[in-house]
Amino acid sequence: MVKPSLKVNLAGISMENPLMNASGILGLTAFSLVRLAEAGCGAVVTKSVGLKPREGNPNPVVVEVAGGLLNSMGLPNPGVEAFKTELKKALKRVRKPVLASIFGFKPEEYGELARRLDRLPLAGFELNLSCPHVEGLRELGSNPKLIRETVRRVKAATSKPVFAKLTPNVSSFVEVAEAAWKGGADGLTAVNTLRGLAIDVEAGKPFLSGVYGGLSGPALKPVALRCVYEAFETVKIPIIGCGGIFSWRDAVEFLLAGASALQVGTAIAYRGLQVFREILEGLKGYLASKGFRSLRELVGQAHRR
Ligand code: RRO
Repeated sequence: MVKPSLKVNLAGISMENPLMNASGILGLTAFSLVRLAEAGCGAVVTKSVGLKPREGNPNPVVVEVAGGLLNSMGLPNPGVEAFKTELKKALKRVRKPVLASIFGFKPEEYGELARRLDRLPLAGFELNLSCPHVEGLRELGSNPKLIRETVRRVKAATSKPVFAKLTPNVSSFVEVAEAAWKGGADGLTAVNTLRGLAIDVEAGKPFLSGVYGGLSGPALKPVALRCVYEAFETVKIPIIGCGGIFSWRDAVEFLLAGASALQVGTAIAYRGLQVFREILEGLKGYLASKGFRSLRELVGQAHRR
């Protein structure tokens, strides 16, 4: 039997397999990016970085809820200049493509960040247009005009592939997907977390210091799958599926819905880094048992009529 290939070409980025970490999980230090690469990721993504340092919200910033986690980290990051030093270290040691996740509060800020990082040997950029609980960013990411303008600004600042990470917290996912595509995005990441709330009944107030948080994990999966499915029918650029991927079965569902690559976040917190090898082994077994020679043959198959 021919061994199936898990290789992916994602908007020109060559990956040995379709898995990445979801931005925000283990991506702030060179050490953690190296560990992700060694754990089997086909590419790695940094935590979102902005122009200025931010401390993020005070504790508590994460709470377990039914079906996953609710977080309100509040974009903690050292700012682009300090982060560059760490990123340079990572880029020397990580033997896989590295994507930098960037965020801003105006389209120009994203353009400026891409300009400042463009000289590094990064594989590409992921634009965080989708944090559900940081004001300013939330408005930008649900406004199709601003999404389009942001992507356009970044494309003018770099020739590297640009992926727009989108929010599910909109009435029409198709509209935001189309806006990113029309702005010139080379791919989409679908999706960031769902805006939610948890109440501490003992204290009688919201559990998280930031009040609202982003829901991730199994409860997010059907929403994320729906967004990938809708985007696949709308845009002609590759989609990175993200939201509640814990097992190879979840991974297959996202591929069938139209994702060409996959990000794993919350599952790392529950299962540890071995989750990447477990998913990859399962994917190989599934492809072989179905007689597929490559992963590509699977992408979007659920749309066959
Ligand atoms: O840092 C965060 O609170 C955070 C971000 Br930037 C994001 O994009 N999504 C999320 O759930 N949390």
